[in-house]
Amino acid sequence: VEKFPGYNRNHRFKKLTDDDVSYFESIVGKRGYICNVDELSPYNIDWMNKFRGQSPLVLLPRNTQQISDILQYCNEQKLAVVPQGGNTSLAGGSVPIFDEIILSMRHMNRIRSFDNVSGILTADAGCILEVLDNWLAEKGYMMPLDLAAKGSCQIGGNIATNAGGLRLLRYGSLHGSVLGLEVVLPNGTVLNNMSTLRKDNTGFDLKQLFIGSEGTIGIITGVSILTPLRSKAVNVAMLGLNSFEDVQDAFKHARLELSEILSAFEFWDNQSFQIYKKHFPYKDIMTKDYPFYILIETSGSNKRHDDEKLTDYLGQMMNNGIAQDGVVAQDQKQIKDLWDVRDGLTGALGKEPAVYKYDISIPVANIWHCAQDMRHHLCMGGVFGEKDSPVTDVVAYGHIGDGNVHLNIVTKDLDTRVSDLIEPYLFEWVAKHQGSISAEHGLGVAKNEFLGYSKTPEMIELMKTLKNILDPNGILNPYKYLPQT
Ligand code: FAD
Ligand code: 2HG
Ligand code: ZN
Repeated sequence: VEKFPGYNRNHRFKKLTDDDVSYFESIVGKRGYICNVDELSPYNIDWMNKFRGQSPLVLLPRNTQQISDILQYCNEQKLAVVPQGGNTSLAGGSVPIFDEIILSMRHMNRIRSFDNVSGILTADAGCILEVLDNWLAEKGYMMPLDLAAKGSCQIGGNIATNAGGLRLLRYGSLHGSVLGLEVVLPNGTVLNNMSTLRKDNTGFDLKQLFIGSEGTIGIITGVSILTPLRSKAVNVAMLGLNSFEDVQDAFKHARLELSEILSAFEFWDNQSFQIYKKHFPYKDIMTKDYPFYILIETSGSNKRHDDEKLTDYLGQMMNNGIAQDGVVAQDQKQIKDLWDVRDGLTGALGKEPAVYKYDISIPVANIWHCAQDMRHHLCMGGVFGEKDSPVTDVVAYGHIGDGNVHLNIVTKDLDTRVSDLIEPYLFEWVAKHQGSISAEHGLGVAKNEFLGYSKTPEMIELMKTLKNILDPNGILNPYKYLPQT
């Protein structure tokens, strides 16, 4: 478990007392909180097993009023609080650093309403993404976002992180599909902006401030979101390619040839694939290994039309020598098998001894340079001898269509020699190429100190001002998001 970056507990925050616990019990009831050390543990440690806090209390409110009462009390008493959804953050945002109270949203899981004509869904923020997606499937709709953590992450956590995922290419970001939010501010005020309108130009669009705010200025309790119709025809193909230039060519052609039916374009390198195969049972999809793989999904309304388009596209890819090999899923089971490879990369890497994760946006053409440069810098640059290097792999995969690469650096152990070599080197590289140091996973406690590589001093100052206005006592998710030093 990694040490937090040298922060000290802020002494302005009160330490929890028995009286506080009794007060909370009066709000959430006897079954609405956890303070038993063994049961606290999964709430205190993050998905990567990298960040661990020591919260003595998890609160499990069941409705917005309870959350409002809790925050009003915490604000008066100066008790620090960490909002927690499914705890799948990859930036250490969802666990406490010291003894902050964890406010878990897991019992806030009611679907509120659904409009079968417009596809607008309203729900509690603690609903699990996959549960919502399955519920919508029965009505012919789907969630506009999808990610491998869907079985655990919550829609409120997705919105608080502004998660991107596998469908962003087609359905856009949550800044577009979220129509309204209900938010409890740090002083307990309930901000009801549960709009179900697609158009509303009356004043500042306040909900946007909370999308991607990582639980630092309010707790999202309700969500209104536009959901697309589920496509009648879905095809998935996986291709093996020889170079990153070929990956880019395949993408350009996909946009041209598959155009309106293209719904995902993902890539991974052979190094990631080898790690996947090491940890998960895998029946060879292709007979040979290739340096790069892409997964293409099409979603449309007419299977025959889509099949024809995809067949033409794949034919072109093979005839032009852009792709070396390819498979097209023939049924639902094969569609799932192909997606399982892409979805399983994060899980496979999680089984390695230690991983440093970077989630960057850069112009597509630079994605591979970045990975190669990092390999050279860490493994072949002579800093560590080949044999002694603690770095065992540098792998890259991600959302080509969104210019978002996930660079994962695998090491024998968490090793400050490695993190010191990566940071700020990588962030300087990203800033030089007009990129972002966090494309979709957020800042949390993993990237907050490096915000200056992606935002100007004036922007950071304004962010701090907004934080102070909304949370003058700084009780919500302290030590994270904004630079502390
Ligand atoms: P948590 O991890 O619990 O919290 C995330 C942040 O939001 C924290 O700062 C927390 O304090 C805050 N928060 C949570 N709920 C609320 C709320 N109701 N109100 C206010 N603040 C809140 N991310 C992507 O963008 N794209 C991907 O493709 C993707 N794939 C992933 C795959 C795996 C296997 C894993 C483990 C993670 C992945 N992630 C991805 C990262 C992560 O951002 C998402 O899983 C998800 O958005 C987090 O939701 P959560 O409910 O788990 O939130
Ligand atoms: C993905 O796209 C997720 O699979 C996780 O954003 C990325 O494991 C990662 O680094
Ligand atoms: Zn991703």
